[in-house]
Amino acid sequence: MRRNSKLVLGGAAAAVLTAVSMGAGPVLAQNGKATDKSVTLTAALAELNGSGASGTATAVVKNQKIEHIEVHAAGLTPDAPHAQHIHYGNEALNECPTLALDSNGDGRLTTVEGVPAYGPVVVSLNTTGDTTPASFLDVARFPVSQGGVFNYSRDNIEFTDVAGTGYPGAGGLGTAKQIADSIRAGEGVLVIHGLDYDGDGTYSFSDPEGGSELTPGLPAEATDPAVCGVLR
Ligand SMILES: [Cu+2]
Repeated sequence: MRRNSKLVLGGAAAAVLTAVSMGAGPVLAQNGKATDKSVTLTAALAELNGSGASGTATAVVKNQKIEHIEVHAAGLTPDAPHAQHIHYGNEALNECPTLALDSNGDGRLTTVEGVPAYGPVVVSLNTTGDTTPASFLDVARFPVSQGGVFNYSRDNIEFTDVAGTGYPGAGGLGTAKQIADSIRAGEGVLVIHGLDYDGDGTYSFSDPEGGSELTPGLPAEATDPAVCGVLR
């Protein structure tokens, strides 16, 4: 549109238009978040499942890329790996879950039970390598809390197309742009997983929670959500 206007108007009028468009800043969506360019999102991370953990997260997102993200958390299961993700679903509530979603009434929220609130994984916030949902439980590449604390940061994470995110069409595929636009609009939810319900110092299959609903290879304690916050 702008290019066409310049062609028609030419000369001085084009210079004015250029000056105006350069100064106009990002386009704002209805909720006031920028729909383009760079936005800084923050999340206050609150405990789930009585974990006692808390933290903060900050993400700078430009177009389809997370230029920088950091997560600071404390009160986590000490010296244990903690899977962490950005969750998002086109049909999710885009909120942190409450026990109202405890569908089997056992008093704890599993990762799957929380999906109606926060949606599926769209980014794996690990320390090295692939950051797509394919890495969502590659525990060896997630941060390990030191005495219950971790300070995580990573740069230049690209959003990718993700199936199962609830968009119309085959497989509910969301494009990288659709997902990034929604995250920038404040609909992404950051979740850190892993908590030691019984305080025995380890994630264990022999604890009452047993195995994870997500994978037979991990105890439920390793995958249940421990803290959650909406990136706004
Ligand atoms: Cu997660």
